[in-house]
Amino acid sequence: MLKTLEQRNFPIASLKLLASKRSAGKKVTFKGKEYTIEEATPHAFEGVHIALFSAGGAISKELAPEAAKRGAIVVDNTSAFRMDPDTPLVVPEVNEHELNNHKGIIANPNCSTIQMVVALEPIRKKYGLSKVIVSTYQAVSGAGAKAINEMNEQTRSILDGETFTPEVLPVSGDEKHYQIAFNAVPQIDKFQDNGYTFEEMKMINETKKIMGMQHLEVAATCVRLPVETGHSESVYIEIDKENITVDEMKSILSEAPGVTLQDDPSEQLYPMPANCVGKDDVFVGRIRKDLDRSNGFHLWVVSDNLIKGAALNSVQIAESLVNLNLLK
Ligand code: 2RA
Repeated sequence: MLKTLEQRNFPIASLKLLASKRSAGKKVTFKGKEYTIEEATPHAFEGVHIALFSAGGAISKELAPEAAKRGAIVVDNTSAFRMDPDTPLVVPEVNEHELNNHKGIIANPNCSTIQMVVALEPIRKKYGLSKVIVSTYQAVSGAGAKAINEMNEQTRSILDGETFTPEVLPVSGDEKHYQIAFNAVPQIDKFQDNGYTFEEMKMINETKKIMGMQHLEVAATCVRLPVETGHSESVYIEIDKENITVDEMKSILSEAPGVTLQDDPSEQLYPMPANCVGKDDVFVGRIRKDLDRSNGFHLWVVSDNLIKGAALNSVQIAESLVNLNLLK
């Protein structure tokens, strides 16, 4: 987030860096100036205009209302408030107007949801949308630094013929752990009573909320791959119009905000995580018409899950708050 704030030259008059007691006292450099991390307490939010939170759901539940009570607008990067009816869930390219209804807390959606809705919104606007079926190919950085280390160590162990015990993935808090190196794991987050994982339910519920379409049919299967960063998604959609061509679809996406079209089978051009890491946009390619349904299309959507999926979207929300004059 700090890197993104710095790169985008966000208008900061003063900056406070807050973390747990354990990190308090550590130094961090921002725009060439050294800052000392302070302990995050309710009182620390006094006088703050915008508070960017990313310290886990439990901390957000405890401190975001305290910050909001003291006049700050919280942009929360956890799942704590995403489905709260009083909390706007915002992707600026899709529903920036929802910021006008905030009550002190704004939720930043789940990474895999963000990149999908950025690609779907321009299509919905032009042709309508009735159904979405997504299968994800998600990077381990979505599960945190420990998961990246686990993948790297397992890869080395396997190549060196050594044994190892998986301890982190698929979910650090679940009972069983599985190998991620040279594997594909169809579990991201814990299973819910309906057989879907929490990640899959996030994609389903958050998509409907962000797009303001409770009636939209959405199904998701979320899979973790041994890719460090960059989530990929195979997305099948049905639109409200028949007989739209692939070229028409490409033309809409080539002009859409936050989207880069990379689609030329004759040149073997399509998005891949390795080419999208470090970039701001959502990359879309492999656009095909369904062979059976005249209103069906298939898309391949890739984005850096740590940038547009997290830090950048939070900072864009903060930028929109400034541009819409919503700060107190
Ligand atoms: C993941 N979407 O990739 C999650 C991170 N919030 O695990």
